[in-house]
Order: sequence, then structure tokens, then C-alpha cells
Amino acid sequence: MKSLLLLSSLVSYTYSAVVPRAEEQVDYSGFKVVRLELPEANSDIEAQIEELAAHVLNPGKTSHLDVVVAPESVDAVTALVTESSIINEDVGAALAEEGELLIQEVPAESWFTAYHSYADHLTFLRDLQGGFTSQSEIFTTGSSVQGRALTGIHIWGSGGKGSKPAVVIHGTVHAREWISTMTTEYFAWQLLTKYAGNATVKALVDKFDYYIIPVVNPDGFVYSQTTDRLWRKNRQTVSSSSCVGRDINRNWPYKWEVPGGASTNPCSETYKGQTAGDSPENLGLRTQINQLRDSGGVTLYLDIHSYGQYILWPYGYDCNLVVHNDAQHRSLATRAAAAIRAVSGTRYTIGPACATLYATTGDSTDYTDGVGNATYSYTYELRDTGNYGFTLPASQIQPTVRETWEGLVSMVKDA
Ligand code: 0X9
Ligand code: ZN
Repeated sequence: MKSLLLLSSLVSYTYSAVVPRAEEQVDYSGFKVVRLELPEANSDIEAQIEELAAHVLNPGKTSHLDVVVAPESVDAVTALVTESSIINEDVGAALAEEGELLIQEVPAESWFTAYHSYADHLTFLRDLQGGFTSQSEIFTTGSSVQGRALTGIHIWGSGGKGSKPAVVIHGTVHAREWISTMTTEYFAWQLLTKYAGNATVKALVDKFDYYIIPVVNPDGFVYSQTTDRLWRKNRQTVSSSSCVGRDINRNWPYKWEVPGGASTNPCSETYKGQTAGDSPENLGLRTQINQLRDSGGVTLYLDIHSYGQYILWPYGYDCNLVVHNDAQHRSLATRAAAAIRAVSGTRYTIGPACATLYATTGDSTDYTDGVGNATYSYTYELRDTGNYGFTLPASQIQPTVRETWEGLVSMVKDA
């Protein structure tokens, strides 16, 4: 009973002494930590100390008490004992040195050892951003058929937000290409978590503003996790058919009408849509590209897919056309492929998309080149070459993201 009373008096006193105004933090500027040596029979003195102190740091200790005391109460407290010493002159200053509270923990590298749900991917992005609030921001650009916001992270360095040309990275346009989600997240994670301690990464982040959307087809991605692991398209319907889904990578409004590189059949995996750009996901993505083109410009665009181990650049829509800066595209791709291979031997094939792989109309990189005025536009096809295909084992996530990161580093250095 006695201890309960003591506790309640302590709590009420402490509360009245340090209660912050609504939504404000207690200000400990000038408060001191004082060590008070206690005499043998001390319960009475202890009670008086507790009355005067803001907090007792080691309640229950019999030899001495360490207490946080307001500057005006220091004399009164020390007068209660024969021996005392000041341990900390300014608790407020000590708290400031401790740094800002991390509301959310920065995700650990172990994130990249497993695949994750869409909800957890959003949490990953928010947690990552929460650890680096002064140089990153969550952004959205439009939403999916089912109303999910296309959500990305904007990362910047020394010049401040939006001061540099853009590097834009899109992941998981094809729902089943899960390794692409992990890889684009690894890029963001590396850029932010290594910025302070790694001169190479710092230089990359200080050179460009990064806009990374790990999942640009959230409805399809969720569907690939809940219903059909091998789903590719979005989840948009057409009145003329019971089949679902447009291929967002055949829906971009640039050379969309050219025949041969996409399907007009709603049941096809490469259904291009009824009209150019008629998917809400494409609207969000092209709005982002157009805005960046009209502000600082886009230097590098990457669309991350799997599988096949390719680095491809425009054009997709015509196998005989050569992009005006083909040699520069080839040069960056050659060096990136070498950087990837140097990590653990993974071999990439590089070349113009149509001539190297197959024809595509309405694909992202033709648009970022032809309309977005991006200096460089690449499609990456990550591991593997067909053994596992889209269902790359979790044990290959880390090797894949690490080697692909070196490809990004190489390209950004050269761009
Ligand atoms: O078909 C696609 O959209 C991409 N391949 S995937 O297997 N991930 O679907 C390739 C796009 C690259 N462009 C061209 N090959 N033209
Ligand atoms: Zn793909």
C-alpha cells in the first residue's frame, strides 16, 4: 500500500513537473542529472527527492539515486543529502546529440532474401524513406485499375530535392516478374543506406535525382500472389471480351498503332488495349515521364523485367531503325554488362530491342526515348535464361540484386 501511494505521488508529481503542452515534447534544456548518495535509513529522504526530481533514473537503488532535476531545484535536492555530484550538466543537450528519433526502422539487407506481399513492399518503401527523410520522399503518380496508387520513392543528394536531371526506374510492369520488384528496391536501399559511408554511392546520388517505382502494375502483382502466379498484364476489362488485362508494356502512346509488335486480342498476353495509352497505369507513368522531361529532363530510364539476361535499348517497334545515339547506348550497356559479369559471371546479351529480342509496339523505352527525350532508355531482363524463368528461387534474389546493382552503378557513372 505504501509503495502504491509512493508511486502515485511520484507519478502525479512527475506528471505535473514535466507535462508537455498538447503535442509538444518535454524540454529538458538545462536540466541536470545529479547523483545523490543515500544514508542508511533513507525512505523519508527518498520520498522528498522524488517530490523534487523530474525523474529517478534508478528507482529502487539503495546506495545512491541518479535523478533528473530542473535547474531551479538542484540546490533543494542536494541539500537533502550529505554527498552529491552532477553527472550531466544539460540533459537537453545530451538528448539533442542522440539525434532524431527514427520512427521507423530502416529495413535490413535480409529483406532481399525472400519475396514479399504488396502490402509489405509498400511498408518497405515507407520504412526506408522514414530513415532518410531529408533526402527522400514517397511519391505517387496516378493509380491502377483497382485504385492502388502507383507508389515510388524519390531520392536526392547534395543539391537538394529536384535539383538534378532524373534517373527513372520502373519495376514489375509484368506482374509475374517478381525479381524486378526486389531489384528496384535494392537500388533504392543501396542509394540511401550507403550514401553516408560510401564515396561511390554518394557521387551517384549527388549526380542525379532518382525516381524509383518498384511495382508499376500493383493489381497484376497482387493477382500474381493471390490467384495466378504467372499473370502478366494489368486487371483491366473490355466490354467486347471476357478476357482481362492490357499489357502495360504495349500500351504507351508512341508508335502504338504500328502493327506487329503487340496483340489486338484481349485474351493475348500482349494485348495492347483499345486505344493508345488507355490503361490508368500508363497514364500515371507517362505523366511522370512528361513532367520530368519538362522540368530537369530525364538522363536515364530503366524498365526492369525478367527473364533472359538482356540489356536492350530502342527501338522496339522497328528492327531496322537505329536510334540517334545508338553508339552511346551500346557503350553504356557494354560496360554495365561487364560490371554485372564481374560480380559472379552472369552473362548478359546487349543490343537494340527489336533486332536483339523481338518487336514490341507501345513499349516503355520507345516512349521515354521518342517522347520523353531521355538520353538513355534501357530494358533490363534479369536472371535467369530459362531454368527457373519467372519463378527465380529466393536463394537467387541476393546474387541477382547485387550483380544488377553494379550494372546500375556503371550506367549512372557513365551517363
Ligand atoms: O515483351 C516485353 O515486354 C519484354 N520482355 S518480357 O519477357 N519481360 O515480357 C521485352 C521488352 C523489350 N523490347 C523489345 N524486345 N522490343
Ligand atoms: Zn516483362
